[in-house]
Amino acid sequence: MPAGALLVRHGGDEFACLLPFAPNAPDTVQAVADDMLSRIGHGVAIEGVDSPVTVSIGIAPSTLIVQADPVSDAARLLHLADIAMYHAKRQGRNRSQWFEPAMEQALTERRALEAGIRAGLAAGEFEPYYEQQIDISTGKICGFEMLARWNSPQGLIGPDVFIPVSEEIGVIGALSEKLIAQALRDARDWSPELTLSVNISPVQLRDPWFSQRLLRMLVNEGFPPSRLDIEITESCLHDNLASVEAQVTSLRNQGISISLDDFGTGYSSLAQLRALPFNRIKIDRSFVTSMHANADSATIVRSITSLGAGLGLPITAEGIENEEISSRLTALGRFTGQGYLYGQPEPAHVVRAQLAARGLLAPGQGEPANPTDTASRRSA
Ligand code: G
Ligand code: G
Ligand code: MN
Repeated sequence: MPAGALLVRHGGDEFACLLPFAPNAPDTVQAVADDMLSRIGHGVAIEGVDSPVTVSIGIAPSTLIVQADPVSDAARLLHLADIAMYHAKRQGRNRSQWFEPAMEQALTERRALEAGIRAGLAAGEFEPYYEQQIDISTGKICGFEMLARWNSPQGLIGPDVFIPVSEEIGVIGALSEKLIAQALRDARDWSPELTLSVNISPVQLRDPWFSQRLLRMLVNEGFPPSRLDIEITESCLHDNLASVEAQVTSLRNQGISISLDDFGTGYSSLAQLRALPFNRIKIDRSFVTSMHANADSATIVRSITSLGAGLGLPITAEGIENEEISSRLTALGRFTGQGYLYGQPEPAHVVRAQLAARGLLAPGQGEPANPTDTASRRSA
């Protein structure tokens, strides 16, 4: 550290530096940070084993705070530096980041979102919606994919917002299992040949008891494993192939089927496709929605189709938005399809009414559907 600086261990693996600098010469501070990054980044050798070590640095200039008294000023500066450090970590670690006021706003919003998710989970604000899966050669419904929705006090919120945050704050398992239990109860009223697909986060597959708990849920809800399909994304395969393999095998042994979701967007090698006993590939919707307009997308869809045919894996095409796409797919082969052409994701009572109209409810479930009716029958 330069002369006049203070370096302290702040706790755990955190250190704080207090460093005087001329407000018109922030480069001197940046130079210290860069020096730290490069020297610490060399790693250390412990008993002959090289251990990589990196540091993430947050920098807060005292010019940004309204000065009051030394104790609260120090606490405020540390708080701002901490916010900047988390940005440095999120940007990929091993770097420095100066505090900017917008970061504090983003942090406040993020805290509110986290608190909202926790409260919403306790209050039962998360609800399964269902998207139809169609055999596009016959037009018949073969099942539904459950898609999580959040009836938050601010309105309906999609999974792209709350799933990543739920993963980071460690509530994804509880959230997902609550939704799955509800979905099993909803789907029990559907015709027995209709399947239920649920998305599972890579974070859930890291829990070695996940498959056991899922099987217990099936028993508790009286739902046949053969009607359940688990969708996992390619990113699962990189995280922890061995653990995923064990869980997937155990689920398969119980009769649950496994689909590889969003195929084509990740970077699975074709060998990895063979490493796990998948039952199905789902082509990512980005290729399907553009296949009538973009030659590269059409080529990718065609290649995945022949890959599936060669490996004996049936294929679901997501994102079928119009007749032109569905007829192009029909020309390529046999597909299960999902997309706006067939319908938007709907809540359980709407699905139930649609199925009732088509005579696709389970035997004994044929009465006219409405939500209060369903609720009173369950509690009876
Ligand atoms: O919470 P955080 O991700 O910053 O912690 C980094 C890791 O370093 C954690 O695994 C934590 O347990 C570990 N760690 C932090 N401080 C100490 C310490 O003083 N001693 C030891 N042994 N481990 C620490
Ligand atoms: O419904 P929508 O298309 O906005 O969903 C966006 C993505 O969120 C989907 O690709 C789906 O994989 C994911 N998703 C929806 N519901 C769940 C869920 O319950 N758990 C997990 N892990 N992902 C979900
Ligand atoms: Mn999916």
